Amino acid sequence: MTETYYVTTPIYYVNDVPHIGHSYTTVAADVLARYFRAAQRDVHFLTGTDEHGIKIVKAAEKKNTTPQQLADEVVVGFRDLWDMLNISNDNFIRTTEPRHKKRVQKLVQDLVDRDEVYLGSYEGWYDEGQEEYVTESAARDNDYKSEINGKPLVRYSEQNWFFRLGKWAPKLIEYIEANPKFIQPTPRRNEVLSKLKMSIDAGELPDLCISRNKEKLPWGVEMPNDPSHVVYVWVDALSNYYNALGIPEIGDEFDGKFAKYWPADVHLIGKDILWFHAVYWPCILMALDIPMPKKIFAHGWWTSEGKKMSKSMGNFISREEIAGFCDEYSRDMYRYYLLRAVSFGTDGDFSADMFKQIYNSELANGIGNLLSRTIKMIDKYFGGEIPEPVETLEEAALVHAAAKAIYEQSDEMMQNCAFHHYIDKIISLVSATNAFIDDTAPFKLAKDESQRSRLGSILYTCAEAVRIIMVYLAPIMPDKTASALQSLGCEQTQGTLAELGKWGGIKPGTKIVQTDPLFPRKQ
Ligand code: ME8
Repeated sequence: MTETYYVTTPIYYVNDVPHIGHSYTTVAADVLARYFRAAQRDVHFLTGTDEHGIKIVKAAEKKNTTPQQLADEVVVGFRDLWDMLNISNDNFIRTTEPRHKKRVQKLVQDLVDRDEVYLGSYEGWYDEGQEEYVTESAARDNDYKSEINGKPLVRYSEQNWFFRLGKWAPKLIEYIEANPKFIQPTPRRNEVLSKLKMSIDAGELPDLCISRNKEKLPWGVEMPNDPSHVVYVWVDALSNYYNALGIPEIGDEFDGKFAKYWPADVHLIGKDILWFHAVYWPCILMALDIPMPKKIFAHGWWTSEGKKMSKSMGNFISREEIAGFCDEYSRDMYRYYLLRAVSFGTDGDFSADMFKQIYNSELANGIGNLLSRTIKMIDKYFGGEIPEPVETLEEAALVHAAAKAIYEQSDEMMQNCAFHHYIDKIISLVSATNAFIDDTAPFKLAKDESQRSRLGSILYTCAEAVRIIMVYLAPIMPDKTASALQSLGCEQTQGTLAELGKWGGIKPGTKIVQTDPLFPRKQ
């Protein structure tokens, strides 16, 4: 049976339009999905929108519209952005869809049936931006303001339903300690672990309030056991990862055929929402006896031209600006930049200058130039047919080694979301091949008929290296690599990544096709 691969993005709030931050997580997830499809895994890629809760109500009020209308409008912007960025999700969940609501209620009812939920009363500080109660000491430490958006915390007092988080937290600690790769990157894992331990020691890990009074907040999924409450938006939202696959017992449109994708291979998220994913979600899953996701990976934060992006500063890199970069450079370059400019897991800065610099040095002068040199020489010296590699070339050792390194390590790098290492390996192959051309100087050999078989072997090596570069770059740059493979006469070549990534795939005699430069230099 084919091995499955299930990757998710956060479901994004519809209180605001999409921006670079959202595109980052989604592009990364898309690259994983495309890579593992090429590696012949049975992939499911889920994204969507988070449409309930106080944030959406407030945003709708400001715009003089209803929450549903706001969600219906904003979701179009997300879908358009994903189309523009060539995102290949298999499923898109909106939390206001009946299929989702029904499943949230089932999940919460299961918690009730297992006695994991009880009615209690709560009074405390609430961060309305984060939709989260804040402990007294955390509120005090931050001057009774939101740690995230700096707005004053609000005093809430309610009768509510609580999930027995405290009961599961020690078991979660054991789980995180026994599974070092469960939360990644490691520094984030350590942060979660120490915060968990400290909160328990200080007696400050209260049970999780999972309902909201419907009179105060009607915009949510009704609690299945109590129509006067709605489900806390984070429980509603987190459950999407599991729910979106369908729950056969309550009837679902997939007839249970998507159940095979659970547990998820990776939940990709930003570091801002790690606690919800690394603590609340796993504890809920343990309480329901549902297997844990294999990995939760929290990436870093983008700033824009060195400044924190915020709504108040109005400096979010918007969908329109992203479209501008895509028009000027191509959507593939935008995807490449996001994964190239910073190592996945650390913070990064989006700068137009850096964008151009990476484009010119790695794509125009690096990969693009290598492709066009190779194609031109094959055209000129071998009438456009890829020559036979008759001779073994000592000088090609580093090229072969670089190709072998990607072949052997790509799966692991992708499993670990190490996109920067993956791209490094590709760039090493580009550099090794460019150095090989300089070293062997085929343009000089072309003048000497006695060197013809050596010349043919050199150009075969170049063509094969370029093909392999394109095969591995394809998940990141699907458009550009398709046209490069077409100019190498390889666009029809089918096979698994294990077959396509192996040295020697290009057939001598294949006709190459001259095309426009793949990455024209930018001034
Ligand atoms: O938190 N840099 O939705 P959200 C990098 N609905 N990534 C960023 C970013 C930035 N400056 N800004 C946002 C929510 N992101 C909840 C999630 S999931 C069950 C519910 C990305 O619209 C990053 O992935 O606020 C972050 O986690 C996500 O957008 C938050 O999106």
